[in-house]
Amino acid sequence: MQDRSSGFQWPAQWTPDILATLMFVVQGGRILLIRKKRGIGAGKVNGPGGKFEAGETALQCVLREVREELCIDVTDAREMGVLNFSFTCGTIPEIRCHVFMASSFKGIPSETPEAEPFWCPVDEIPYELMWQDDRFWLPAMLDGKRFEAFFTFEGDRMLEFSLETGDRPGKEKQAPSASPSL
Ligand code: 8OG
Repeated sequence: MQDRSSGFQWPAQWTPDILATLMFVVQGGRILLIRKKRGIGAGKVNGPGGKFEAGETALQCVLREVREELCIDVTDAREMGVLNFSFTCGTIPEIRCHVFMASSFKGIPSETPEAEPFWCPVDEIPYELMWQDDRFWLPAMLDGKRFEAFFTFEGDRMLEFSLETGDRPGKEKQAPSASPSL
């Protein structure tokens, strides 16, 4: 287990207002990203994903969101980590986000009213067009590490963070889409 942080202590009493998901499909050295057209983070590059609907599990949510945003069905989703976001502005809700990876899917990634998909080499990810926190945890996840991270934001600006990464899942006995073990 490794810790990385800006020296900040996440408040023990924190609870999220909403639960959300993200999916990163990686195939042949490329990652499937989107230009997000609406919702929280519109205009940024991200993975597909979104908020839970009533009664959904994280896996059900991410599969639905990817289908709605890109018209594809991911077939080997595995949960890699959890991101917790707190916003000082009070207008964006407190968010807990379950992050998944996959390498297989059915269908052709297609543009929808929510997202414009594009493939990007994994060593050319445009972090400057993404949420500021992504550069801290996305490389670890692409390296196969499990993680949990906490971030505070003022609007678009990241203020503080704390990041824990775990072992490579290949060393653990993990069922696909099981909760991350840190
Ligand atoms: O339903 P909607 O698309 O508005 O949900 C918000 C999405 O944005 C959800 O998939 C979680 C994601 N998201 C944040 N903050 C961050 C962040 O800092 N980095 C990344 N990569 N995604 C984020 O809400």
